[in-house]
Amino acid sequence: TVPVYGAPGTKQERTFIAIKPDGVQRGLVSEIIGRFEKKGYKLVGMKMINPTKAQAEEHYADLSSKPFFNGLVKYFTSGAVVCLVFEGKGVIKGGRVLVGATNPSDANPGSIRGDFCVDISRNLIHGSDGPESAKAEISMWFKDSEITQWNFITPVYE
Ligand code: IDP
Ligand code: MG
Repeated sequence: TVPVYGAPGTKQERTFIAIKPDGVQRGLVSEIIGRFEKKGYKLVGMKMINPTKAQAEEHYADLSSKPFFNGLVKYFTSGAVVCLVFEGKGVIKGGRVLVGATNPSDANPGSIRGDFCVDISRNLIHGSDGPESAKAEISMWFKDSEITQWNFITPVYE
């Protein structure tokens, strides 16, 4: 049978991660990708883009009524963003743990936001917050053909 790639609760669960412009500008791309790789998540999609205003507004549509929305769209479109898809058991929730709390002041040391930033409006990274947003965000930022297929020769987990 054909595996259902991306399905929550399977080892093919997928999440969308974006390194925001401040992460790129501060030279944290390899640090951030490395943390996901070393945790054991499988990198299946990766590209660098300059998001358009329309893309940023769609990505953050659920926050459109917030007072910080225009600033958020400006921030997200202010430079290059690295778009990533990671796959693995529990990756949606586990990815959020690696990312850390939205406000870096609340983010635990050891998390990306806890270790590398101080300002909620420059918090380095985006991670999908649940199965529905993961599915919607992966299909918004990636074509099916941009998601790669590869296998671990020695599986890191069953
Ligand atoms: P998340 O990125 O941890 O999922 P969300 O609540 O979905 O947090 O907010 C999306 C992004 O909007 C945050 O990562 C941050 O960049 C920005 N943001 C959230 N709350 C504030 C705020 O109070 N002031 C400024 N920016 C904010
Ligand atoms: Mg969010």
